[in-house]
Amino acid sequence: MKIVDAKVVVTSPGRNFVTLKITTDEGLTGLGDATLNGRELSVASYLQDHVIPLLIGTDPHRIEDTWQGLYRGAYWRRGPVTMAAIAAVDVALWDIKAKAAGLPLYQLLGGASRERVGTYGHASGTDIPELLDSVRARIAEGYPSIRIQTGVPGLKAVYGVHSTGHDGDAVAHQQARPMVEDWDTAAYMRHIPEVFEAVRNEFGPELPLLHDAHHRLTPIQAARVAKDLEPYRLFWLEDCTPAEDQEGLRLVRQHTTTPLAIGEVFNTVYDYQTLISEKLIDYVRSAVTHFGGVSPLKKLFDFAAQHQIKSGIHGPEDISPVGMAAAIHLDLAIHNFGIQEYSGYTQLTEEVFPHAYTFTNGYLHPGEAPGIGVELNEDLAAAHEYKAAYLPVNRLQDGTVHDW
Ligand code: CS2
Ligand code: MG
Repeated sequence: MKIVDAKVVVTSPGRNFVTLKITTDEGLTGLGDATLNGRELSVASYLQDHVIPLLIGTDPHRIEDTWQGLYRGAYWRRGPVTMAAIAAVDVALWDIKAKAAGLPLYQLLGGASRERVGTYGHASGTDIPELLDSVRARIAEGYPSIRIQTGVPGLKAVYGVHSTGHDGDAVAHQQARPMVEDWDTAAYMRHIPEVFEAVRNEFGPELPLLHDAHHRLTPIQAARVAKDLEPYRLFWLEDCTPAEDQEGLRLVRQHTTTPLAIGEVFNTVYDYQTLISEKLIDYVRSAVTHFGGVSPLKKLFDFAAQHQIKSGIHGPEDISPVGMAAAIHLDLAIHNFGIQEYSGYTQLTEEVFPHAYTFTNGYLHPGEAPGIGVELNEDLAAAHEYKAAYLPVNRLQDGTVHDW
């Protein structure tokens, strides 16, 4: 079998997505997600200008060799753009291989280790009453676990909170230039224990709760927040501190028993080396789309399993249904599955990317369609062109740029 064609489809059914479609001489096609929120066109160009010419004429079954060739052959390694491009190729080739075998991808990854994939949904509010209503809505939708984000008194906007109670990305994404949000770490640190006190008082001690600090704290501030939240028994505290400083997590870890999740902005195993080998985290957050594909992410989960660390694949609306489907196949197959983030998609996005995976009462299943089980409606995709969009920038009260 040979690759005879490959193309990049950029579409914006409410937000931008980048999809790679590979076609073989036997008529099989494979899809890969290459969406990098705010830098979509960079990945599209990397694929169009530097990857696709190298793929034509190669054997699509040689996934590992192609992956290693794209990773080592570029000379310039790692980084979100490179690894999103490689991820799209990897997933498209796994899609083709599984279709050729007539099997859903999870069967090629060792088969099912569970019957269904547990998720968490997003609850948010500009204030606590609105947040509690949002938690009720997620519970009504069946989510077994819920991420809690709220506004902070005195701040205009906060990550994960939108005026209508949806994820902050929904607003952030539609800005042609980065929105500037304000931040006050001390105000946040004072407020967050009160938020979880209110949620626990309203919903009891059993509901698994997650929280995303979104890279905003120093290690000692992260230690303080994690310690202050211990009475509320979080499922995890995510991105408590910018973790490119992996050693910084040693300080957090020594102060708290709150489970820690990190890694959605990581793109190779080297970003995790200290975090995993020293057991400084409990969940790894990377997504198939940003970590180079199914091949390296499976290896990462196997490394994490040696240290009793579990998966928590990143699954916001800026991972396309193609990347989400690949994640769900991995979620079903690996033994050290933890949880899958799933914030859902607009109806239009669902129509652009018809898929075999199902989301029922808070649980996902990849389905039994051969491959990853996603199609691309190219005519509908073409009707929704790319729109320039950026993630927000955060500034402290004195105007200093801060992590968003
Ligand atoms: C967030 C993401 O879902 C999460 O955990 O950190 O929504 C993140 O803000 C976006 O993926 C950025 O594009
Ligand atoms: Mg996050």
